[in-house]
Amino acid sequence: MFIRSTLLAGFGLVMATPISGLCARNSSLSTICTTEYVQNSLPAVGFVKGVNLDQSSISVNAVYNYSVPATYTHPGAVGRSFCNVTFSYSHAGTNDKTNLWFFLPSPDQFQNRYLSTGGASISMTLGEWGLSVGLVYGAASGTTDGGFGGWDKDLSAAILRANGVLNYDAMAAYGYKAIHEMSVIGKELTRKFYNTGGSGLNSTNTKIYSYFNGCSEGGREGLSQIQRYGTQFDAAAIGAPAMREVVHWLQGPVVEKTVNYFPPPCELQRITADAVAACDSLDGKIDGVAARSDLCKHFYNATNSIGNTYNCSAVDRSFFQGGPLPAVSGTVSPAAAEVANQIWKGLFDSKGRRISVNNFPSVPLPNAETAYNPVTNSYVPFPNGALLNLLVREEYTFDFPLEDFTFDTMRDWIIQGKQKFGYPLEAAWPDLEKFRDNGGKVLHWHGEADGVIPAMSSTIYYDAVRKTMYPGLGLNESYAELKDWYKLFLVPGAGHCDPNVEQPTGAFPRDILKSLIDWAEGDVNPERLPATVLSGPEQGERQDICSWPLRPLWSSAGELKCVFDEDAMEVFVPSMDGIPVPVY
Ligand SMILES: *[C@@H]1O[C@H](CO)[C@@H](O)[C@H](O)[C@H]1NC(C)=O
Ligand SMILES: *[C@@H]1O[C@H](CO)[C@@H](O)[C@H](O)[C@H]1NC(C)=O
Ligand SMILES: *[C@@H]1O[C@H](CO)[C@@H](O)[C@H](O)[C@H]1NC(C)=O
Ligand SMILES: *[C@@H]1O[C@H](CO)[C@@H](O)[C@H](O)[C@H]1NC(C)=O
Ligand SMILES: *[C@@H]1O[C@H](CO)[C@@H](O)[C@H](O)[C@H]1NC(C)=O
Ligand SMILES: *[C@@H]1O[C@H](CO)[C@@H](O)[C@H](O)[C@H]1NC(C)=O
Ligand SMILES: *[C@@H]1O[C@H](CO)[C@@H](O)[C@H](O)[C@H]1NC(C)=O
Ligand SMILES: [Ca+2]
Repeated sequence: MFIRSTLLAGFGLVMATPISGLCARNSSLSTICTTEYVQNSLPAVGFVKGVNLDQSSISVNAVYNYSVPATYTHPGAVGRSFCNVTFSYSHAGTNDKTNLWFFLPSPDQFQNRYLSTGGASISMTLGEWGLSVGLVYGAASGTTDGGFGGWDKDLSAAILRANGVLNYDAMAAYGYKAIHEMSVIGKELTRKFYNTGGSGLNSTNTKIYSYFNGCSEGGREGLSQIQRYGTQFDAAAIGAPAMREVVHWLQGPVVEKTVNYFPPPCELQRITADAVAACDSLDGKIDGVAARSDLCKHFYNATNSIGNTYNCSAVDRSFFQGGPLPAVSGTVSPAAAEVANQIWKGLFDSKGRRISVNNFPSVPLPNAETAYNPVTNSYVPFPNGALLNLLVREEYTFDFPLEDFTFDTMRDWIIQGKQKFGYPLEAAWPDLEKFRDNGGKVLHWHGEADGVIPAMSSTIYYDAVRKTMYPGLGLNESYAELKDWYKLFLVPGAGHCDPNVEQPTGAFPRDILKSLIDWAEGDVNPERLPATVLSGPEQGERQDICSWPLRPLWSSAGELKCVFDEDAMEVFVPSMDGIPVPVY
């Protein structure tokens, strides 16, 4: 094997050195970050059935002294060097093209890890920003564009061949195939790039730990993999997964139509703030965080907000967020209180059967936010229906027929969604036996004040896994077994994949991947998830997070206990008696 190194770092000399049986771990980045070396590191033809890698599409450049910006969920890093690699592949019998993108740390920074990264919304990728997370942990990391036409494209660019004609290949790619193919290719590329495979000359025969990290759509992608490919990852960090249809996003507008009142967003925000203040102490500690939204559900009635003032300055929202809002002030009306109470009560059809998840007082209500019509000087419904239109109505339109829309229509759409797209889009398969038997670990987290995807969505799935995998065991025994390898943490006061502006003094898990890696590689099963208070008088203090179903409760001495509360189980795992098949 002859590998030509190109630019020798620092000297600008072009060398043509034949290196035979290169031991990548002892090589410098400049030696191995070349097109030829990467070509030779690609999986062999036929490695993934039906996938044809395009050798000529490879683009490679070495990057030195790169800084990874810190985010809420990881600490960032400086001085990273890596090989930046892109290439594409097509599926046999098609003209499609899927782009893959990998960051491969320089050999001295590589820590025998591979990381698949997930997307957000209906995109499969967070681009360079998402990829760079792997550099913090010495992991080769990968991302895919899903085959939707490039790094700036999402599913909407590919899902319709024409209005009314869905592209099921694109849907399956999005559902699970694209992440799977990227992961299989990425793991093999990593083994060959660092020559750790165990068969090559001078290979180090080292185990490469493989991970997944994603939140929201990314969380769904991770679940889609561990449910289908039990041996693909050693461990997965799953945040607030969008694992089922999102018809519940229409609850707010339909409730508002029923009450016949479309409140300014500011008015609902006041009600949420009142609920947070009223429920703060229910967890035993007054700190600006309503850590027990389950208790708040029983405690706070929005009629208590009637007459309270609201006052917001103008908000410059984008068209997709409903457009700009003017400055507004007023007092909370009985109709707005009724809207909030109905949303908190739950989502039921006209026969009184529960059909979907919902949120509790103290959790913001983004999906109930209206738009402002400057012509009529009034607030109008703003249903977040674009995605649902694409899937259920099979057309690209922002019009939404709220006039004909009821809770029963929502039930129809939920059922249609399951029938038409349960495969491949849902990621709620409750049996993870193969993943568990392979030693897999899951660290699943969800903001308890997530207004976009209610935390209840995750508690329902977690309980379904428990019941499916340990049918013969009692509640406590089955949770004990499950927690050996799969933990769910509800982060008090936190929002959707991020902290929450409404409860900024909450603690947030600042290094989720470290917790996951410590578990997978060091066998440190996190009894509580390490988290740090973000602001307020306790800023910087450790305040770790209880694992579900245990609930936080502060003692009068100021000690955080994690307690079992049967009522919280009922609140967070309600029976979906309005859906005629099990909801996992
Ligand atoms: C493997 O490593 C040994 C020790 O460094 C070296 O002598 C040998 O040439 C290497 N083999 C190949 C094929 O590079
Ligand atoms: C790689 O380098 C280390 C020290 O830096 C040395 O101990 C080891 O033998 C080298 N391995 C090969 C295969 O050259
Ligand atoms: C690396 O980048 C940092 C800033 O991020 C800079 O201060 C430092 O001088 C750089 N080092 C080298 C060797 O370029
Ligand atoms: C990585 O490669 C892509 C595609 O060639 C390029 O667009 C991007 O700017 C590169 N990133 C860095 C950090 O070099
Ligand atoms: C809230 O309070 C009103 C007025 O006291 C009452 O009619 C209503 O039933 C209460 N709602 C809930 C959900 O407790
Ligand atoms: C709303 O707040 C602004 C800025 O804080 C203040 O100037 C204004 O007087 C308030 N309006 C009402 C009606 O309270
Ligand atoms: C389960 O454990 C909790 C304490 O962790 C206890 O209060 C409860 O009674 C137990 N339930 C059963 C059915 O054993
Ligand atoms: Ca509190």
